[in-house]
Amino acid sequence: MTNTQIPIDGAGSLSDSHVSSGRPRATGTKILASLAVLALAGGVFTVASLALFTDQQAVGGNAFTTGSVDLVAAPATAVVTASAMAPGDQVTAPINVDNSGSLEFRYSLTSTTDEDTLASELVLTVKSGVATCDDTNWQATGAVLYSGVLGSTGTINVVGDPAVGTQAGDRVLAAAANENLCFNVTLPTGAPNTAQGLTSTATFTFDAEQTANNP
Ligand SMILES: [Ca+2]
Repeated sequence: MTNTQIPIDGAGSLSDSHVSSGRPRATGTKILASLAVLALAGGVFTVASLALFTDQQAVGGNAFTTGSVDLVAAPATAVVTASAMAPGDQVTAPINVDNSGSLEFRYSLTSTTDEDTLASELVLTVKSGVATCDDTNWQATGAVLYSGVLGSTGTINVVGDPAVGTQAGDRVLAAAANENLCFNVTLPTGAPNTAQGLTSTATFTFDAEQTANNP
């Protein structure tokens, strides 16, 4: 049978099925091929995702500690005391100022007394770098940091200034460093009679503050 013998009208289904018989086969083949490719590709992708090389590195131990500001003055009380003083008498003794913290600090010294009359007659001198801090030798060496009244009820700055930041006279001590300050208190020979029979007690206060980030 040839194509010319097949009616192309009427039932038509035969010629349609015949003429088009090759296309479904080709299309089916392509579909199968495509599915095979997809399956293969899917398989490849699955295998690839399981075989990815990866790595991870943890960086631990990120610890932080804070430093400390710790000023220790020794002796902590009664560094200079005198009783029944007469004009011309003096008392001399050192205070050790120690930086016991882990941060460098600057410090100041103030003096507060419980009265003002005798405190204004007594002369306090504070020196650094004194080789021998006693009544006999305190004047021979070192530098005078302060010389003036013993103090006042309103508190006076003796060395530096306790206000935050750097002021004239503030002294810097590195961590673990220390220095001696020599204190001398004298009742001058010219003290007036109104200074008799009085008692004055002074409190010396050291204030320390970090120097880091604190100009
Ligand atoms: Ca200061």
